[in-house]
Amino acid sequence: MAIYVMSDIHGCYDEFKALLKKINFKHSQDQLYLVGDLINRGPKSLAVMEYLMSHPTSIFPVLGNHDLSYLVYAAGETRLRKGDTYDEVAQSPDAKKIKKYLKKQPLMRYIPKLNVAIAHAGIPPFWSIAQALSLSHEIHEQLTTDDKKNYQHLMQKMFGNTPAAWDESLTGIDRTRAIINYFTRMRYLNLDLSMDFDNKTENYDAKIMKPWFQFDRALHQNCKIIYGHWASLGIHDENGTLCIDSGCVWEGELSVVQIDSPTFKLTSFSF
Ligand SMILES: [Mn+2]
Repeated sequence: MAIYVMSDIHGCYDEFKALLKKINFKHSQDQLYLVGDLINRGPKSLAVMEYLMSHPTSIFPVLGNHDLSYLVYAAGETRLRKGDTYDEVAQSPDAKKIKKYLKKQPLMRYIPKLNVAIAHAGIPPFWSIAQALSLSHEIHEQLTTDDKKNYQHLMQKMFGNTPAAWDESLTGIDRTRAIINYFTRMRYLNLDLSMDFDNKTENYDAKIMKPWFQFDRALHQNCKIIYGHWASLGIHDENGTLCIDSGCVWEGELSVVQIDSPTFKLTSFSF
């Protein structure tokens, strides 16, 4: 048995299948975790979703910002942005099933026996792993609610850049948005630990901000965090955290790391 974490697939179904073949992945005995951004931008989002849904006992995704954005779109709450390829999924006969599947996925997963956590953008330094799991669960409850009015409200208000900072006393949609943004959109944190939403490059003024993983992570108690989202950063191992987004959909590679191997063996693929 082997346990893997794979980077942002973004609808790159052919690369996804080729990479599984390259590592000789066996659904009967291996486990595959996904860092999110399963769909959008790439050519075959529907095929990716069909494949994930047909392997519920071996594939375990977390949600990325593009997956959440799809849910918002499927709820009729946003117009397509340039480059979005959601219609293939939204107009498929399985659209309802796909929506149900995505809503059930968490923002974070934790594997106790390996002390490894997985979240799309990472986990901010001021949440313990236990607290982060509990916050992920708060959002899970909201996404899986039977209350249609509350769900629609969440879809209407999910995205936005405020509040930019976490505060334990946040409530309602502000709290929800802050949790979702830290888990799925974070890159740089300002020195006051608020999120910077603009800088996607590798250049920054250290007097103002730092990448989230450079802050003191004592609260995480040596938990290894594996994340994606930051394609321009690429494969990046620093301070007990590992970015595996090697930008498959941006003409880069799709990557997978075996987390139950002592060396965290990395395998990548591109055509
Ligand atoms: Mn992303």
